[in-house]
Amino acid sequence: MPGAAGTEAPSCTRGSGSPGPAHPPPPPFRLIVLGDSTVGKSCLLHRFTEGRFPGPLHSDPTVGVDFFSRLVEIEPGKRVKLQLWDTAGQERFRSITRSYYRNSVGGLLVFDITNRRSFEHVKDWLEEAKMHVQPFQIVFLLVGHKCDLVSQREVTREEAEKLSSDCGMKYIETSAKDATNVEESFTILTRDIYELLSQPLELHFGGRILSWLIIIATLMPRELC
Ligand SMILES: Nc1nc2c(ncn2[C@@H]2O[C@H](COP(=O)(O)OP(=O)(O)OP(=O)(O)O)[C@@H](O)[C@H]2O)c(=O)[nH]1
Ligand SMILES: [Mg+2]
Repeated sequence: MPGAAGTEAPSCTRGSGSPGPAHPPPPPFRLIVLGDSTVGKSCLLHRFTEGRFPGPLHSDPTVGVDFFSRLVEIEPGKRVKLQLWDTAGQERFRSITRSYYRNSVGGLLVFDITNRRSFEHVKDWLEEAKMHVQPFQIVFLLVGHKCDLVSQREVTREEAEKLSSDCGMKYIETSAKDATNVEESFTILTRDIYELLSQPLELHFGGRILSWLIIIATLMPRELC
């Protein structure tokens, strides 16, 4: 287990100003998108990867899991490939979707700001994900989706921010319909994961808390790269 108690990590010769070899490009990040059915996960992914909103008549419930991918630029000249797993929110597909948690380094936990029950289920999704990735961890971003539907809002920004901070996540509000914050949500999450991956390498290569991310990212199967 990475970072297990009593395991001393080797020091790293990189960082601390020494020239060292150039950083290799980061491996693809596997991200998972979770949340109740109809909160808009698939539309969010279509908007992000294809730049379009499927619309009410063209968005069927996801069956099991769908796959998307895209490059994202986290700083000028530095791009990360994202492998994006869009999971079905319907309970009947849960046994399939659960098997995708383990290999993910991050995820969007989506609720619909016009659907209070989807907000109330956020903690359940988080618990479920935590249970299935142990002993590893996933970096989640909490997403309040459909923010174009202002007049139908059932969840305030303040209570969503409170929940995200209680759970150690950032919070953002998005709309696939008018494209609000879609780019930003994926960029923020990718940047946060990238920074976590970089830190232990710069400081002390076996950092107990974060080394799991490096291990997962490094050992990812390459068939989808
Ligand atoms: N107004 C508005 N409607 C949206 C938005 N995103 C999605 N929708 C609508 O919400 C409904 C459900 O969208 P989906 O993307 O299929 O929802 P899902 O979370 O993938 O659902 P499952 O696949 O069953 O888990 C559709 O009718 C979409 O048109 C948005 O940003 N604004
Ligand atoms: Mg879907």
